[in-house]
Amino acid sequence: LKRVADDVRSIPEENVPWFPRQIKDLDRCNMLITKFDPDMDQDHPGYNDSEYRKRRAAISELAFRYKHTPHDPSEDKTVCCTNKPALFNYRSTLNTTCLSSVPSEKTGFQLRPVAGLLSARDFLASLAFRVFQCTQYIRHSSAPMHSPEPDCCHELLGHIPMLADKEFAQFSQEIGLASLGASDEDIEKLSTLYWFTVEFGLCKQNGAVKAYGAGLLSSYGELVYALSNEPEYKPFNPEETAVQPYQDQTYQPIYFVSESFEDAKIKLRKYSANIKRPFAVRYDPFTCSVEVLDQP
Ligand code: HBI
Ligand code: FE
Repeated sequence: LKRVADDVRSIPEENVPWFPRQIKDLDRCNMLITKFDPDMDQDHPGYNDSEYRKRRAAISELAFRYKHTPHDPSEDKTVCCTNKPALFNYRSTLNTTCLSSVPSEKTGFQLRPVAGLLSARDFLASLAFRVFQCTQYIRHSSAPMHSPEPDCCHELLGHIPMLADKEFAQFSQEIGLASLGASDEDIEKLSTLYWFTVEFGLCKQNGAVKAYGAGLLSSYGELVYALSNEPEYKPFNPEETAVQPYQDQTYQPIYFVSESFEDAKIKLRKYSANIKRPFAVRYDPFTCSVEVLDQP
């Protein structure tokens, strides 16, 4: 069920990587990264726990089978009923629970189940459609304070509340739109921007520096550290932030501080306008699709 590298060229002459045009095309944005996978990574806290791995496989299966528009309702029912142990079930799950309705009622952001860590390209592309790829599994009980991969504690405490904020939702969607059809090098830079904002961003509010990044909101240890004056702080500036090296093994040695989401959004917009693409994109919220326009 895992998708192999896609070589469909949507804009032939220019060698533009394939990208989703409609929200249902996100069914094809499912390329997982095997880093931190409990079956592949011997350092994963659940690697030696076969029960945990079995549960994870069942939850993954549900995410893989998920379709934006289900074809055969009877199949959904079978999937749902045969997988009772999953914390959230297919279809009954995020789309219809109170969890998803919080961001969706405030900003239109939808949650979509995902089996694990996605490629940066596929993950960012979904944000263009105001879709957040949301893991459904929980970290292993032997390491409750830390998870090497995103899990539902991180999504619930970190991402979901933030996606209910209007400015923040807009900021997230704009990173997504900038990523569509971008070069590998630009995807890398946008991932880094995502890392230092959506995951580990700090922001001023009434003169005080506050944390808004999901990686901080879901980690009490790093949250206290990030606001302790011990690490280095720099003003958020997309050109500089996009090339700042980072690691995902321990606390960040450096954080970027925005004046406000509004300010971050304006700066990101300026940065995105300078990304070289042979076309421009515009999101149409009525059809949940991306219009591709020739650059003047
Ligand atoms: N995949 N499921 C999932 N969740 C993330 O937060 C995530 C991802 N893939 C890539 C990624 N984050 C970041 O490394 C950024 O590159 C986008
Ligand atoms: Fe995250």
